[in-house]
Amino acid sequence: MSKRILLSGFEPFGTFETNPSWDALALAESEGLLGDHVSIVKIPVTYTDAFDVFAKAFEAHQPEGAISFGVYGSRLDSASFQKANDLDGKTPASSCIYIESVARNRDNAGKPDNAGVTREGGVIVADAPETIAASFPADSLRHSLKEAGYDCEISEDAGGYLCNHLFYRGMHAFGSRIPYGFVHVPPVVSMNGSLTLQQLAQAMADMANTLAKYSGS
Ligand code: PCA
Repeated sequence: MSKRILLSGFEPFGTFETNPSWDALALAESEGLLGDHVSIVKIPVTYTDAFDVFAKAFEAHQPEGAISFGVYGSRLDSASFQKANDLDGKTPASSCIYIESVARNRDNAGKPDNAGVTREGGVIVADAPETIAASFPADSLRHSLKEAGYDCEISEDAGGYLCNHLFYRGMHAFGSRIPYGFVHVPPVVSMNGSLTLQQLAQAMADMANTLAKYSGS
């Protein structure tokens, strides 16, 4: 019996009309790439509801491993992302999948969420650690994706918007119970990226597989 796995993706936000973090999950499921042990859930891009929707799905499916996905866009040229990833002004390849290894207890984004709320500072969970390390096997996920031919790196900065917000709250609530973490996926071909939705769907299925086989704590 394979382990129960929960995968989440986000709805569209800002100038994006679609969000490949959800579209690729839906495609993977409809094509039967995921298997019955894998459940998927779509997350709203709002500070008030994102975690609640994830937590409800968590309680409903009782996963033994979980990954949340989001798309990256404008964060590529942010100073903190450049610094954390040692990019030194270079633009990372738009096909790169980033395995996020550190969740930060801070909302800090200039752009509003889908309810019009902007949070440019402030802790996410009071009296909780400043950072929490992802509990999923980041190195194994990266290794497996590389073997399959994907461009993939470990990142230490998930930004200050909804992705980091969900990542931190998910880690805080569930990260010590099950292997959990966040993965930032690139924009796809229809958004001027270089991966197709199909390739991304396959990469997500690969990650679910790696996580289902993981026997660490
Ligand atoms: N990406 C955003 C939030 C939702 C998504 O898909 C982020 O990087 O924070």
